[in-house]
Amino acid sequence: MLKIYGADLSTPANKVRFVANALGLKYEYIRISIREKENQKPEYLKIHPAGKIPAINDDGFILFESNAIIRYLTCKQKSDLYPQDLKQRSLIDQWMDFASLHVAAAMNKVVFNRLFAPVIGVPVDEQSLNDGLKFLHRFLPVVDNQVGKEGLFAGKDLSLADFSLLAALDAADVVQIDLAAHKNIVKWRNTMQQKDFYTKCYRNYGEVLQKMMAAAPK
Ligand SMILES: N[C@@H](CCC(=O)N[C@@H](CS)C(=O)NCC(=O)O)C(=O)O
Repeated sequence: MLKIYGADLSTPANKVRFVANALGLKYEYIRISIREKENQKPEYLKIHPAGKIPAINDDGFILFESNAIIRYLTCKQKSDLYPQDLKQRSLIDQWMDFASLHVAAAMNKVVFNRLFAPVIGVPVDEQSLNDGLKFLHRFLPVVDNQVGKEGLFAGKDLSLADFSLLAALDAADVVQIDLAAHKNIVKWRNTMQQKDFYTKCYRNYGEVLQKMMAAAPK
């Protein structure tokens, strides 16, 4: 059976679970604790040589990088989430890359500094935090405009681009990124978060964060 190696607070790993759920795949979800350094154990380094999450093992075929994984799973199922048509596919790739390389990259700076740095006891990097906020200020209006055109991120049909954006913005509320000014994003995100592929994982990222905090050793 397909194995997905992830962690509940890892947005790229959750993206893989959302897509696997949307495709109706059966899989075993294997939690790798970064806090416990399980990602640096020799067994896991055989799966991902840099000890990153997520990765999959599909009957012996090992793959990492969330976007490569979701493309693989979707192509294997011949799903319309990533259609065959070259131009449609390229537009989906364009917005997937935009979500990952710009939106998620900016979010990661904010998430690290506002959420994880205090937990792991490292100083907040104000420069990095401000860069993240500045880039979000620049990119979110672009995303809002794009989502407003036809209701979804890469047009009128649900695609892998929506999953990439959903994961990129998943932690927005817990790091006080107020999306209210971006009405199209808010509407799109509310719809996405009510879909079965999402609710099979959790109600929202804040819920899983609270559970993890409650369970963490004091
Ligand atoms: N570009 C990668 C990002 C993977 C990544 O940075 N994962 C984080 C968790 S969200 C991780 O493994 N961190 C542990 C580490 O860097 O040692 C993807 O989309 O799969």
